[in-house]
This record gives sequence, structure tokens and C-alpha cells, in this order.
Amino acid sequence: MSFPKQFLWGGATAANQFEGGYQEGGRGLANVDICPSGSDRSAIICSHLKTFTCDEHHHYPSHDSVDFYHHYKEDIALMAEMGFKVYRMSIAWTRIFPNGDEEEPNEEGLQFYDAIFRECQKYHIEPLVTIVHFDCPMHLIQTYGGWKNRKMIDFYLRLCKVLFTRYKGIVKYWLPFNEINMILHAPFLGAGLYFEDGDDEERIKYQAAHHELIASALATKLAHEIDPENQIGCMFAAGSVYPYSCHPQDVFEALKKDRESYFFIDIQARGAYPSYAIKELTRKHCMPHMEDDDNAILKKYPVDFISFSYYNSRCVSGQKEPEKLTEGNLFASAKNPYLTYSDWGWPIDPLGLRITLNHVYDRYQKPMFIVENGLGAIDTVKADGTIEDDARISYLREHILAMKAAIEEDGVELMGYTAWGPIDLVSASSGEMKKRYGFVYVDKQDDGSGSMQRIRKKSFYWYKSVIESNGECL
Ligand code: BGP
Repeated sequence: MSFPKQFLWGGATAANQFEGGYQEGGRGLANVDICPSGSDRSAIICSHLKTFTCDEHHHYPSHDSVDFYHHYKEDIALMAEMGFKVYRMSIAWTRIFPNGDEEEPNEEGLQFYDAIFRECQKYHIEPLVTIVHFDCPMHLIQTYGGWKNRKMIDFYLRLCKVLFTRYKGIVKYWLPFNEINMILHAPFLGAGLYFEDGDDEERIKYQAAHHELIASALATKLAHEIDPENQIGCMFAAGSVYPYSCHPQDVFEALKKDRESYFFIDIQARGAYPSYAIKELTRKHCMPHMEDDDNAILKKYPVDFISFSYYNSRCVSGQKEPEKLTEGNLFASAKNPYLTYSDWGWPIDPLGLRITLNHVYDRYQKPMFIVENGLGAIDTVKADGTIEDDARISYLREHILAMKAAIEEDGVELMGYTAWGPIDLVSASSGEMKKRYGFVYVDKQDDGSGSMQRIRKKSFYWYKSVIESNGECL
């Protein structure tokens, strides 16, 4: 068997990296709006923690991004031209609740998403909606401390209720949080978390994570109550962790590092804190404070499917500090000598995707969805206006072949695949524009210049034929 007939091919974006229009339609200010671009993004954020303001010395990529806010019709038409069956997008929380704690939603914000879903329907594109993709209203951070505070669960569920009700029968696939495990690695960008001097950061992160996990379980409950057709998926930044050598200490370190991420999915898919986490968190005095019903809530409302992003595998040693580190999604790890690397130093490991699919399926036995994968690279527009992004095509081809092998030869259950950033958008880690993932080039540069014109790259035609042939023409 090759790709299933109903396989959902498409692409994925996030509101703060794609929409722009950050002050339009009554939208409020979010954590992402005060994250300037530049390689030291998180350090600059720290200097803003006291004031939470923007200044004229920095560029804030979420403010205009690639202006999907005004280009959505053209962009969705381009997705349709490639034959997308699904479009994964996120809702900007601050368009719906500008401050986050209002009683009533902002109608203008909802109308923007109404219009997007109408375009999707026009082309029979199924929406897959991430409710929170790295955004949190600034007012909730300043007034309540963000996800540190249990009250966030209620504000988040208010948002969910509005969305599930308004989009009943229109949106069926929902992801409560993007890369829920990112809270451990990029707490401010990932979850609007910040720390004061003397804070026990790890304890706070796990407490905030617990609130998100409860919020996710209750969102699953609510989604099913409002429409039994709804399908809820967890979403984590995946990528198997390899031991640097066959030394047992390296193997054990890799197991522990993998568990840092599986921790979240063990809870969302199996419905309980795993024993290894209870032991470890108790030892470190990081076991979150729980209310009486929490364990019952987690048990009762597991997710329907498992989704993840995959960019690269990682490699760790339990014996000594690795000599060479390399970048990658989630965290930097030892340089694997058997792999090649992207322009940003991220390992390229297609077989790692097959390994990940097998690990995740073995562990949870639930349908899976790859909701992000792609190559961030520099693209050059040639004098004749064409863009030959062969490296991207080859990256995607190899990963799709790995996915195909996992289905055909290993029997994993895969619902779909959404390539990251089908239309160029802002990079999450660095805020740069020059790190591009798209099948469609956007004329927008890092200094803010550019006409926002959309240009089809060579990969556009390639991906179109991949979808047309249901993954046969690669
Ligand atoms: C994931 C995020 C995305 C996306 C992607 C690529 O962690 O969910 O938002 O941006 O990584 O990372 P980057 O943009 O840093 O290249």
C-alpha cells in the first residue's frame, strides 16, 4: 500500500509568523510582538521583561510578517493551485480576545478567520487549526504571569469555546498547542513565560506545563461535547535522540533526553503522568501542584491523534561534553558525523523521520500527522525572475520517501503531511526573513523592504505534482 487515498497533503503556517497586521481589526499585543529579530532574540527579550515594550532600534517581525492579513485570498489560491487538501494555520489569540480576559470576543477578529475558512471551503481545503502557536496576550502575562497562573486555563477555554462553537462543521481538526514541549526550551516565545531573579525556573516551567496539559485535556472534552466530529491532536517538536556512541551511558542519556519530550505526549495520549517523570520531578522538587480532579481530567480526555514537527534528529552523550555542537529545532546537540547540515547548521536526516514515526507509533498506537517539516534555506531570485530551490526539493523528496517507507514497510498510520511555511514566512527562532521554507517566494527582506510580491519557486511545481500523484511522482 502506498499513501492512503484520503491522505491530507498541505502546508502549515503560524499567525505571528505569517499574518502581520498586528494592530489591525482590534488585535491586542502578544508576547511575539515584543520579540525583535536577530540571532540573539532571547537575550534581547530578557532586557524587555521589566517594561514589555518595543523600541525603534529593533525590528519586530510579527508586526508586518508577510502580510497574509491582506494577501490571504491570493495565498490560499496559491495553496489551492498546488492542490492542497489541508491547510494548517493558527488563530492569533489577541485577534479574538485582545487582552485575553474579556468576557466577549472581538467580532472583527473572528470575521477575519471566517473569511479565511470561506476561502478554504471554496477550494475544498480542510483547515487544521492550531489554537495557540507561540502566542499569549501581553495583558495576561503582565496581569497574571501567563501560564504560571492556573487562571490561564479558564481564559484559554473561553477562547476554545468561542472557536469550537463558531466553527462547528467548518473546522474538524484542532491542535490545542503548538510544540507543547517548547515550553522547556524557549519559555517566553513558546509560552509567554518569564522569570524574576531567584525564581526556580524549572519548577515554574513544569507548573506552567501542567496548566497547559490540563487546558489541553479540557479543550478536548469541550471540543467533543460541542461537536463529536471534532478530532483533537497533541503537537510536539519531535526528532529521535541518538546516543553519541554505543556506550551504555550515551544510550541512557539519549533515552532520558527523548523522555523530556515524550513526557508531554505520554500525558496527552495515555492520560497520566509517567512513572519516570513522577520520580524525577519529585527528586528535583519540580512536581507541579495539582488540584483534586487533575489526574481524573488527564485520564478522561486523551487526544485523538498525535501530531509533530520534524526537522532533524539529535545526538547526545552521557559521558562527556561533546566537542562539536550543532544547532537544530528544540536544542543544540552533538554533531552527528554521519549527516549533512543545512545553511543554519540543522542536521538533515530523512531516515530519522522514519525512526521517529516508528517510535511514536510503537509508543502510542494512535494515528499520526506530520504537521511541520522542511528546509530553511537562502533562496536567490535569478535575473529572469525564477528561483531554483533544488536543495529544498531534495530535502522534501527524501523525507517524503522516508514517510512512505514507514507507511508501506512498517505499517504506521499516518493521516497527513503539512510542509512548514509553504509561502515564505518569518523564522521563529531568529525572526529572520532570509531563512525561507516556502514553495512560494515572498519579496520581503530582513531590513523590512520588499513589495510582498509572491513568486512561485521551482519546488511549487514539484510539490504540485507530488500531491497530484498522491506521493508517487517524487
Ligand atoms: C518550529 C515552529 C515553527 C517554525 C519552525 C521552523 O519550532 O513550530 O513556528 O518556525 O520551528 O523554525 P525556524 O523558523 O526557527 O527555522
